[in-house]
Amino acid sequence: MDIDSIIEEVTKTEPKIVSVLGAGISKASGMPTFRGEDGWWNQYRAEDLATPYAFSQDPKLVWEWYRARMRILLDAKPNIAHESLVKLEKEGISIGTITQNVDGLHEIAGMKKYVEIHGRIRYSKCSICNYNERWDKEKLAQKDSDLPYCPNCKTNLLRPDVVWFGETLDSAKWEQAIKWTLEANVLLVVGTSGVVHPVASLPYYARQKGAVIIEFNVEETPLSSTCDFSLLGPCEETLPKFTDILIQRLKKED
Ligand code: BJW
Repeated sequence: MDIDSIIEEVTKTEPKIVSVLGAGISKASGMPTFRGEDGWWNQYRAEDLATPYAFSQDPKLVWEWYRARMRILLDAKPNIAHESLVKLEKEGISIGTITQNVDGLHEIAGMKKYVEIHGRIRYSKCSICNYNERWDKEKLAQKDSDLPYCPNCKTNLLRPDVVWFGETLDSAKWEQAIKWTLEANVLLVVGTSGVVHPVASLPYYARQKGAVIIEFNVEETPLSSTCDFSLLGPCEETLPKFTDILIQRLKKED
């Protein structure tokens, strides 16, 4: 279906949009995805890098990978897809964004109402005490062979402030994600493979409430059959087109 017909559907009532984001939205900013052709999981096994067990077995390897990703991030900038969601927020059409991305590019783009459900790669936390700190260029300049220890308790290792497989999500963030999803009458599912739970279950919650669900992805995903519409193509093209037409249409109606 073409974008105009989707907009027709979305504007039948006043749209209250919630977006669920995955790695695909940051691809145009130079950030590799996890499961795509150039994805991290083609080079490494997730179990070797993104689990508490992996960290306990080989913290150097895990830190090496996170430092490499942080270094890529230092040069990355938000792209037009992030910016289009910020526009929706400024127009009061977006009620919230649930991002699985740890890159913080949505924040740099100016987004205000979001939850980073899988954490933040720019921050490190103590594996045991409550210490948490932002990582800057200086910290990143440390040699990969140097393991960072907590400056507070001084005995335990710092680890990236992200959610690994087998770890529970922050309950306040998850509750916010569910609240927004149940309030939405339009859910945008952008650049996610839709295989990682519990985030992959959010479209089902939205479906139960009768929301219109629109997927933006370069390919079909396991979520496609739950979505009302799939806009196939790079989201840095389809999403700004969608949001611009939507904003124009709503302004005309005012
Ligand atoms: C484009 C594009 C362009 C490209 N434009 N599109 C229920 C059922 C089955 C399993 C479970 C379940 N509940 C829990 C689990 C276990 C597990 C899980 O989901 N496993 C499945 C994979 C099998 N989940 C968990 O362990 C979660 N914890 C949890 O549920 O706690 C409770 C619990 C604990 C224990 C037992 C039971 C319950 C935690 C999940 C944490 C995920 N962590 C990671 C790493 C974060 C830190 C880091 O970044 O290093 O999060 S894994 C990785 O996957 C990362 C991502 O946020 C996440 C999702 O990936 P995403 O964003 O979808 O990326 P890709 O690469 O997969 O997809 C990119 C997409 O973009 C593709 O579709 C492309 O086509 C598309 N694309 N270019 C548009 N230009």
